[in-house]
Amino acid sequence: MEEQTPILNLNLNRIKGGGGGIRRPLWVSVLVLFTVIALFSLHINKEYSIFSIPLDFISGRVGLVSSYQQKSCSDFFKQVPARKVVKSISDFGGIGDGKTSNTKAFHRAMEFMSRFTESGGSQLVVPKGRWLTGSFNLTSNFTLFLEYGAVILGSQDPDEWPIIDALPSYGRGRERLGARHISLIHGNGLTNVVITGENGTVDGQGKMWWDLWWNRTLVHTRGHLVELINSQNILIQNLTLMNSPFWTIHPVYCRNIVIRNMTILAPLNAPNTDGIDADSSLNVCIEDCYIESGDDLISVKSGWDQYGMKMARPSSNIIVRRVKGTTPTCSGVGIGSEMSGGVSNVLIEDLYVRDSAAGVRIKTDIGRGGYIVNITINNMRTERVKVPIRFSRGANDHPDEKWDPKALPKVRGIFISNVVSLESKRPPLLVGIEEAPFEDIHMKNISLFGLAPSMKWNCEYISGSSCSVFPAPCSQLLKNESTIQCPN
Ligand SMILES: *[C@@H]1O[C@H](CO)[C@@H](O)[C@H](O)[C@H]1NC(C)=O
Ligand SMILES: *[C@@H]1O[C@H](CO)[C@@H](O)[C@H](O)[C@H]1NC(C)=O
Ligand SMILES: *[C@@H]1O[C@H](CO)[C@@H](O)[C@H](O)[C@H]1NC(C)=O
Ligand SMILES: *[C@@H]1O[C@H](CO)[C@@H](O)[C@H](O)[C@H]1NC(C)=O
Ligand SMILES: *[C@@H]1O[C@H](CO)[C@@H](O)[C@H](O)[C@H]1NC(C)=O
Ligand SMILES: *[C@@H]1O[C@H](CO)[C@@H](O)[C@H](O)[C@H]1NC(C)=O
Ligand SMILES: *[C@@H]1O[C@H](CO)[C@@H](O)[C@H](O)[C@H]1NC(C)=O
Ligand SMILES: *[C@@H]1O[C@H](CO)[C@@H](O)[C@H](O)[C@H]1NC(C)=O
Ligand SMILES: CC(=O)N[C@H]1CO[C@H](CO)[C@@H](O)[C@@H]1O
Repeated sequence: MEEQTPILNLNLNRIKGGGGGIRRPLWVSVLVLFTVIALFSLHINKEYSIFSIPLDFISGRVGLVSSYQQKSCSDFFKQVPARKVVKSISDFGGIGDGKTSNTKAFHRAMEFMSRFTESGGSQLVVPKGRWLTGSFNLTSNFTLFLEYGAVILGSQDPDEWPIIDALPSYGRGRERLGARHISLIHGNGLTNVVITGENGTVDGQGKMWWDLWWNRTLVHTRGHLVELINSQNILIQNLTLMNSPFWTIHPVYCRNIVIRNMTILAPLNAPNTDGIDADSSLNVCIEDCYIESGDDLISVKSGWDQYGMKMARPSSNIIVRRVKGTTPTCSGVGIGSEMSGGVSNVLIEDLYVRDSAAGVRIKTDIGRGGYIVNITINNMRTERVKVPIRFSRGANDHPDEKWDPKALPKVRGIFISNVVSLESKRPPLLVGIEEAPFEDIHMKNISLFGLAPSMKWNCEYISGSSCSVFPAPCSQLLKNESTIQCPN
């Protein structure tokens, strides 16, 4: 199977020090070398591979750097030159009174703007006002700029969110069979796009769609607020997005996406209003965002069962940094449950989650296939979160009857460090799959407060190690305690 390659590469590259873009000071390297030699001299059991633990994790560097050096994901986005043509939506007959439909104005504007993709690029400015519109498509070498007080409002007419093909990695609409509604702001096959402004707002007015979902009269899968398909070098920054009908920002089959300094809001009971879903995409960096919604703040996905496996487009090199928020029934960061194209190299740092069901959650099941490997979670703080760390099987939803019960997901190489959880209600729940146990799970410096002494970690079909974890972890994580260095 093709998806084995990244798993096998994992350990080797770590030793070579491959991939880490950040230069470590000499003394760290010396310390690391020393640690490795010290570990070798312990003659640890051959079966347990210390190579699978990142050196950064052992040395404690992961925790140190972020506390005195503000990291940024600028590398993921190549700066674009100033746009040659700048126009306002008013120039195309737009009226920002909150009532008049501006669908035609946006279509006229985008038709005009697209003439400059190869000759200097263009910027469409949305001034202060309330601009009601149906779906419109962006173009390449383009900036959408929402001035202070500008609000783009999603049309309340479902026909203004036309039907487009289902994504091949899902084989159908996520919620309903067949095709699905397009997103309000849409892009397909684009490069060099910026969506920004002075905290302008895109309000999807999703209530109509949530009602259709609740009262079971939804015909096609709901649209996203912003969806980019097969696009690259995209920056989304300095805006507020609210009341999306469905997942709010959905980059799929994309690369080099930066989403930064965004506020994403939806009522806490609005169904499936995920904040950001990085889906079958490479080099996605999400930082400095505040998100509150009715579903996962951030989700990392890569397609659904046999369709995702066939397409085999992984999500890899995903950074989630300095994200805060709340979602009462879901997670701060969820990986899966659709992960059939594979998920690897995810770094989650400085995550703050309050009043939620889970801090980080890994979700998968039989039938998914694919893999989840090399996931690092460092510096997480949770307050009043039911289960701060949760791995689970039992997604138990499949696109159709043709899913393969022999398609087992591989979950391997999960590194969780420097976690403080206040007023947690339940201890970690780490439940793997009997036929495909989750392996190489490592926890370090984790303090979970507020749990009754009678509450024990709940682990099944997982293995790994732990160090400086309170309260004591399950036996599956205790086995090799002595093989990991615990600084201090
Ligand atoms: C975008 O503009 C750059 C120059 O800045 C140009 O090289 C590129 O071809 C343009 N992209 C498209 C899709 O026209
Ligand atoms: C937007 O692009 C989609 C394809 O991605 C297409 O189906 C739709 O007709 C386009 N909409 C407009 C208004 O051009
Ligand atoms: C974040 O965006 C707001 C507007 O939404 C802006 O005022 C602020 O300066 C931005 N902060 C950074 C660090 O870019
Ligand atoms: C942007 O607007 C949102 C919604 O009005 C608000 O919650 C947020 O604090 C604002 N952000 C900044 C940086 O002003
Ligand atoms: C379902 O919700 C939609 C949108 O609010 C509404 O138009 C429709 O009448 C509702 N249908 C039922 C059966 O309640
Ligand atoms: C976001 O806001 C900050 C602070 O005002 C500004 O420096 C930055 O250029 C803005 N980003 C974009 C893409 O406009
Ligand atoms: C594991 O993921 C981290 C980012 O989280 C990356 O820096 C590192 O290179 C990855 N390791 C391998 C072996 O790909
Ligand atoms: C343990 O984690 C907490 C929370 O991130 C951090 O403040 C503390 O410095 C860490 N301790 C060590 C020894 O790394
Ligand atoms: C040194 C040590 O305790 N090694 C143990 C690590 O865990 C494996 C099982 O996962 C044991 O077989 C080793 O004995």
